[in-house]
Amino acid sequence: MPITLYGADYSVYTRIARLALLEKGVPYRLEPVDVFAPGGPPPDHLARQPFGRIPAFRHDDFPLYEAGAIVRYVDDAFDGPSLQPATAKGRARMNQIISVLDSYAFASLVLGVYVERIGHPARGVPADEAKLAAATLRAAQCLDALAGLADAPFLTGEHLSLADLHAAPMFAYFVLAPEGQAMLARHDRLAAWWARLAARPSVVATRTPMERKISPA
Ligand SMILES: N[C@@H](CCC(=O)N[C@@H](CS)C(=O)NCC(=O)O)C(=O)O
Repeated sequence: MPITLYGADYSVYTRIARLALLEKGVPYRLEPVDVFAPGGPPPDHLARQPFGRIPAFRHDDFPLYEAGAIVRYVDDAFDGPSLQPATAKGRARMNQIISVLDSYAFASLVLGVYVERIGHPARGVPADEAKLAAATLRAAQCLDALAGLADAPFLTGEHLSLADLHAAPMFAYFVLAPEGQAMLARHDRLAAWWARLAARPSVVATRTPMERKISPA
């Protein structure tokens, strides 16, 4: 198969790329790479991704890393529904939302609220309540900002875009924590958006091991 995605089924950023491939209808092979393995990322992975992160991607002889670059390439290079708005303003809003997700939401919704409340305790590591409290405040700020930027029914309007696919894996982890559920419930439109996204076949097909464990389909 000409497309290989190197990553893991638990990874937010790998899932972003998988969602774009699935929504475009582009076949790919997922080659497992565990960057959290004891001893760190496998050495051969550093040749694909020098920062030791996932995902990395290859289309024939074209290698790429950074999820944002991968999903834009997938959208531009293959047939299928466009995943980017047609207008300059629409694309600017999409890119703004993605930047908010990368710069502020991933750290607070996922690494803060989810990891402290669910991920660490599942591995026997007690939640760091101070870190959780700080992340909860930051997550609330992120939800306010995203609610202000979000259109409907999808984040950039009538059509699904890369903004939705970037946000979905972060929200999927965030709502596993009771704090995340409660915060999302205070934003009607974002909650309705998440309910729509969570039911999409691409999102269902890429549910993480922790989602399947906590709420088996
Ligand atoms: N900027 C990178 C971020 C990728 C990223 O942070 N991936 C996480 C998994 S979701 C990772 O590899 N973490 C390993 C680590 O932090 O050492 C991208 O867009 O691809």
